[in-house]
Amino acid sequence: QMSAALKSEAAAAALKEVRNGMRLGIGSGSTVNELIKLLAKEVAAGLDIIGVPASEASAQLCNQLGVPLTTLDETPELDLCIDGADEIANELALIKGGGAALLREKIIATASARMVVIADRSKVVDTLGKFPLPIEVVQFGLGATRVKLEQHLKTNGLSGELVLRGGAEAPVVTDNGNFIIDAHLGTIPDPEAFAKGLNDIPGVVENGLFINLAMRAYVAGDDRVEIIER
Ligand code: DER
Repeated sequence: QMSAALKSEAAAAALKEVRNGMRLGIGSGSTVNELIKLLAKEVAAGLDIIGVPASEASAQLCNQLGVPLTTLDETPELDLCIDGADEIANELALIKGGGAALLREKIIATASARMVVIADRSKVVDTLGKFPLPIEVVQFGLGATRVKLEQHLKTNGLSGELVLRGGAEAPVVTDNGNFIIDAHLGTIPDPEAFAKGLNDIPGVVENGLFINLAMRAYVAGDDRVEIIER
């Protein structure tokens, strides 16, 4: 788990891309929380931006610290999205959704002209999949969706446990009123192939594979922030 200082360094590096008048996508998670704190200081010093937050948690912190917010209804096109990641592989293929915000994160990332990632070195991997892949599913028909997901795994030569996040007794409910199934695949050699068809399963809303979205990652190491370019 990376230190708050490293998270803050990665956030500060990405913040250098923010210009007056920008419409920002503000992701979700503990690294983005450090970004929001730094952004609030810049706003207090006169930076003129507005942001669309990817979770209620991010929105709350923005409101608390005075970062001006808007919605995608008022501001459907954003200039820059800054978000965290659970895993970063080559070509900046990401796994996201550890914080159950992946649906709004992906909507905001795709509404943005540019997406950059802030993280520490522990998130950089050779192959995606050690981190369980979050899949947002509707509550209705969960048993049938599970069967379809098992088939999708098999079709793609993968296997692993499909775990309802929070457990059957107290499942995690996302900001959008859905459940999360975490797929413990171990490795996803071809994320693009695996993603194909996954959202075609009727009960599947979205998945945590972010392919060809991030253009740059700011990765905080012990001595400096490395930039990974796509
Ligand atoms: O849930 C998410 O998608 C978060 O952005 C996650 O990927 C990173 O969270 P962290 O910054 O708290 O590690």
